[in-house]
Amino acid sequence: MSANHTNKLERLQQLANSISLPKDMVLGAATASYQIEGAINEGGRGPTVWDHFTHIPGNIADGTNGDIACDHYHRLEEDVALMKELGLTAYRFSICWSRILPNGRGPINEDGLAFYERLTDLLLEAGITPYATLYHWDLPLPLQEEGNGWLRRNLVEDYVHYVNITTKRLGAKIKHWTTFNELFTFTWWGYGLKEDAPGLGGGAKAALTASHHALLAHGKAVPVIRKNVPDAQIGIVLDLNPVTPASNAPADIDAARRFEGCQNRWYLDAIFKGQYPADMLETYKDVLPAIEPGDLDEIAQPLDYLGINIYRRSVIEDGTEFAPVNFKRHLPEGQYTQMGWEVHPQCLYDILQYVNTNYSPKQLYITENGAAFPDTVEADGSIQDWDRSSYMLTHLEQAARAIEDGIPLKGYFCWTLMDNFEWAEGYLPRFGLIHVDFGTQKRTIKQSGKLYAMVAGQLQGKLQES
Ligand code: PSG
Repeated sequence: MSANHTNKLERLQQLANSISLPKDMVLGAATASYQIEGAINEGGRGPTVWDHFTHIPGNIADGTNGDIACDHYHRLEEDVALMKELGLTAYRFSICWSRILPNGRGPINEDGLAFYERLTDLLLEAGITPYATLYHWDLPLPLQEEGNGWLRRNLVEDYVHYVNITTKRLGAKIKHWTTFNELFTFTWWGYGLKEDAPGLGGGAKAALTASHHALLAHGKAVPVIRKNVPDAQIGIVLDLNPVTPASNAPADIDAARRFEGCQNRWYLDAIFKGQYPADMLETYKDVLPAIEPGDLDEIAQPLDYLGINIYRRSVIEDGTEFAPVNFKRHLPEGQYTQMGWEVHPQCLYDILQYVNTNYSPKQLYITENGAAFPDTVEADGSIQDWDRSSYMLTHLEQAARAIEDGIPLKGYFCWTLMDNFEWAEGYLPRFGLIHVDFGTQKRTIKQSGKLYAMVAGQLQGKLQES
């Protein structure tokens, strides 16, 4: 390494050493089934909306799909060993519904349950706590074809059935359960627009209908998990953004309110207050889904934690990008990731402060935070991912600051364990702490992974001292 690089690395190592987290802080990494598993036709797995969507030409930026992805399905031992090397104390993964119920309902596929049980056993042997997400977007295809998936109210019953089977079987070993990952993303991008599966493009009405049914499914699943796993910690994961208006102009301030209502408050108010926000009911008045009496009471189940996926802030101005919310994203000067997302570490602190102040969840987790940057494999095989390293450490600093300020943040999960299939962007953006060569499936821990291991190592040290 050049002298310049050595200095840069020393500064990052100092930063890693200066981050002071409580010794019981959970430090993990996150993934999702479709993004890493591959083996889409093995072990009795049925087809999902993402299998279908990726095979339609034009849907994925680089024309790829998750057929093989990281081949994680065949590499559990190797991948859990890497997690151990990173010093992770927790691993957040998702369960693919169609591995458990290949048709979405009906016959149970024992091989699917056995696969996740084997992963869980390997994690527990390695001292890594499993955090399972029951739905990270890979809906069984037959359930999509029946009434357009989440547009059909009775999909709620199918989801609850799947959750019952899964938590009954795996609940003895997995105690941390998340009902859904990111309601906003899959309902707006998949049902409102055509960017993600199922690519319905039904506008706000479809997005809100899918959202309402998914919220209801969440609410009905929580008591089922409680019954099956009495000592469970149960939560949901939302993708939230701190929102600021681009200027003091009343039109921008109002656009920021609407955007914040659309992405944040619509879900938070339903889950924590048992009501949809009054101003958004007005904004959406022509596109509201059918809401039945009692639905919101059922949605607002007491939860043990809220998980937040946070990547950036949103600076919003008035505009006509998407009716009826009508806003435009303003892009301030600064550093941007491969996804075109602004780097603004304080977003992590700000969103925790916002949620804690307005909704006071019992416990909070950052369930995803990370950055895509292009990586170069050096002649010696190493990957010096400076931008990702600095993104991760500066955001962890903000997590430490939130805890010092008394916010009940219990854990941080880096997105993501290893480079993987980034949905509509294919394999182009790399988010991993571990580099994956998709030709050979060779895994290499990046510099960011080594720095993360330093932070984790300090926690282990603290635990041993006490
Ligand atoms: C996350 C953040 C934004 C959009 C989509 C996501 N944003 O700031 O505009 S999706 C989320 C997802 C995971 C993805 C990861 C990175 O849960 O599966 O791979 O973030 O996009």
